[in-house]
Amino acid sequence: MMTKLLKLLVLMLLTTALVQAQPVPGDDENIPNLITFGADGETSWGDPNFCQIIFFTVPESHTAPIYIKVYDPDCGGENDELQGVWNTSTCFSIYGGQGSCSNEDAKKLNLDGDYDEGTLLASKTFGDEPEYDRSWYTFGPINPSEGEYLPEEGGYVFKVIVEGLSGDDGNMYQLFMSTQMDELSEVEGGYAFYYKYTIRLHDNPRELSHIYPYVNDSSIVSIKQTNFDWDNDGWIIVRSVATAGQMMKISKDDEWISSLYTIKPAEYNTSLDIQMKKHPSGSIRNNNVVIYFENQYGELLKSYSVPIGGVPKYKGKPEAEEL
Ligand SMILES: [Ca+2]
Ligand SMILES: [Ca+2]
Ligand SMILES: [Ca+2]
Ligand SMILES: [Ca+2]
Repeated sequence: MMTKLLKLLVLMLLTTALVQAQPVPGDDENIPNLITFGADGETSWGDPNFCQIIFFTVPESHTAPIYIKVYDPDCGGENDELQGVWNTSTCFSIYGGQGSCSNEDAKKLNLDGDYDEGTLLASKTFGDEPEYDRSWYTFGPINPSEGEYLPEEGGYVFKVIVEGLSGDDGNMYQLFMSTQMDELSEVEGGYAFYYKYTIRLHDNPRELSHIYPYVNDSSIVSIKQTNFDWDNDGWIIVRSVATAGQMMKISKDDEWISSLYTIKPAEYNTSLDIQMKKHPSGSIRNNNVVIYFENQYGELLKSYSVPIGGVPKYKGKPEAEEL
């Protein structure tokens, strides 16, 4: 009896690990939802430019078709933020081909220039549609070779642009790259990354959320984090292999704020663990925020929905390691 139960538990754990490996937001991030407001929304609600861009990489070794799935793509019913009446249209578009992901404009903060360069592979606009409320919409099948081949990413990269076309409500959603049309089944070795995140924080102050920017280059001496509309909700704390915990500045309502963090040599080629700890009063609800990271050259850092190298663990003072 016990053995049977144990086997079932192990199987459940394995399945969970497989199924949960490729969502955006990722499991380790513990962020409830991405959010994009309609273009008529107020910036003080937490989304200053009504657009979100997320990238998915399919490793070269994976040649079977992939699917990009969106949870709750509609803006209405559950899992969305109502302002007045539901009147918001949100467009989800998948791009591949040359320039789609390598174009510098796609890595910038604002919708300027050629951020939408590339071949439009699929696109769908959603309004208040009960059919898609709390359920998945699936783009695909998509042939991996339709992505942009980027050797530095180890394969083919796709760009997902989510734009709030009109209306003023907040559309919350999650993304997932899958090998199956009707299942959440991870692409082995695949991953998602982004340069800027517009997200909904938990209401429960006991939940700790994370973002994992990757320090990819030994020429990085410092990073500047910038956040928007944090509503003074708690703390943003950096943890890493070399830092036990250091505060970053947080913004107030409808405000941008930045602060610098000095990179230590031990942090090269590791992920930082940016912890977002809410104010313990729990009085700040429905908090939508934006966050991004730049190096000292003003280039945006990539963050990965599954941290590269795993969640970084503080290893004590770097000098202590040399003793
Ligand atoms: Ca509305
Ligand atoms: Ca919904
Ligand atoms: Ca939604
Ligand atoms: Ca906010």
